[in-house]
Amino acid sequence: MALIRGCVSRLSNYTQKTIPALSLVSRNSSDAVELKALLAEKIKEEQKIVKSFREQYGSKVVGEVTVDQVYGGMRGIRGLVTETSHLDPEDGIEFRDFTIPQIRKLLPKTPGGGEPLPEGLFWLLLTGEVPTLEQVKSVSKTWAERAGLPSHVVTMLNNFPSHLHPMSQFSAAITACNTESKFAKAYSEGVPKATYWEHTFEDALDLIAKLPTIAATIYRNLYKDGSSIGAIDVNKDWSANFTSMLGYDDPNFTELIRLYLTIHSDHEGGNVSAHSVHLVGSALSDPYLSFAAGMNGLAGPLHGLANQEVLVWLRKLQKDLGPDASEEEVKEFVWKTLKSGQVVPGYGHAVLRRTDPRYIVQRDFALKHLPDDPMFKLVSQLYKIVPQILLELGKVKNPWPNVDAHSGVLLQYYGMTEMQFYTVLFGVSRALGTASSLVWDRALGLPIERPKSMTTEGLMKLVGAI
Ligand code: CMX
Repeated sequence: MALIRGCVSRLSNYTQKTIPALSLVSRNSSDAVELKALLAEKIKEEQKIVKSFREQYGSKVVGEVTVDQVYGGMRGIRGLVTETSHLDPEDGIEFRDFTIPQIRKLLPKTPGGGEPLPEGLFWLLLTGEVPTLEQVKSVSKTWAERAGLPSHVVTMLNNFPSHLHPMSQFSAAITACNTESKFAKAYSEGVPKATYWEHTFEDALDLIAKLPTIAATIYRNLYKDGSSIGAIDVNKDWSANFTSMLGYDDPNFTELIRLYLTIHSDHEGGNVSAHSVHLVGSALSDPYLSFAAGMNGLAGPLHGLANQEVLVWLRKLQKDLGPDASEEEVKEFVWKTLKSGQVVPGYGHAVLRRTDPRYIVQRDFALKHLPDDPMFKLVSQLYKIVPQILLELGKVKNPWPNVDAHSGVLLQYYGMTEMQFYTVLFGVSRALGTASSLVWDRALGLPIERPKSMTTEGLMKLVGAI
């Protein structure tokens, strides 16, 4: 309570309208007081529920594991608790209990805006409750106030060679931000385990606040001659500040980024980025180190880098076949990709068995804002052609497009043609889900993760093969 009262008095003292984005010390005047108080309440309830559930059902069996699953990337094995979202193979992602069409309708928007504010999704992921616009605004303000980077991180970013991939720069800068970790400091001071979630929560807010600043600095350094990212406006939302730092002033691009940052945020706990964050966090590495680990996983071409790969592939298709390729020519191009041993980027999924709702919502956006864009038309043409070919291949379990098949097309329409940067945007969004989950991991006191691995010989003995 004392902590909350302290925050309130600091909030009322805050008067400054804009702050330099690269200030040395983050300002923490609003501190998301209401969000933290609500979360504390939810955590208390959930801790009781989980305790009593484990007492009664702790020894119940929840599934069995086959030898194929052990070799097959642990597909389908129930072995993780993630409270923030659930992925259904047919219906797609549910953030808490809400589908993408539902959150698009229910989450607060800017006045006159059509897309949800990702701050609202963060609130929902953390607490399970749909926030009001006022509550969302308090999160926007907190993030704007905490967006500053430590000077050593700015120096580091400004000195990276231009051929270092944006994702490597992103991950390295996040790692270096751990000088600011409140969790690491509190841990070293020996705070009680029951308070770990509070320090993780503070780091989660700081981390999310700083990511657009890091991303925009990388973008400006690589593609805009190192020009200044400008100032953060504490009265603007997270996405509006982000697009302004990137150097874009089209309100529709900001709307796109609001949608983009909302839908890429979370995809339950077993995907490479979310699982890496959870795994590293389980060693009580601080949230910066944990999230950087997730970003190194997101940078893989079978995961988040696929959004870059899709646009590289589409551009090659356009270059090779020209603007008005026939259906036959496109089919041949797809087969050529497959026969050369490559995957068709943006298609397939480890869990989904239908078109990704994140693809559908981006298609909706394109139909509204860029129906005549040639690249969008090509993407629509591929939607009709690729699934049938992947089915014919005979081994692909899900022939339908995933989130990455569409995102680059929208970005290039608004002038963001630097494909190597696309996964960084995915990464900024992924912090919403993974950081929320880290808070819950610590709140539920989840232990260090340590599944059992086997040798082939050990497995053979186990199943009686030798
Ligand atoms: N193109 C060609 N082959 C594909 C394919 C695709 N889009 N998707 C799956 N396959 C192949 C797999 O490579 C595998 O082949 P092998 O048995 O020869 O190794 C076979 O089909 C079976 O794979 P699966 O069980 O259907 O898919 P997985 O769960 O193993 O992999 C995924 C899922 C996403 C890695 C895969 O579909 C893929 O590589 N897609 C293209 C890359 C992509 O879009 N990734 C982004 C996913 C979303 C995200 O994380 O951002």
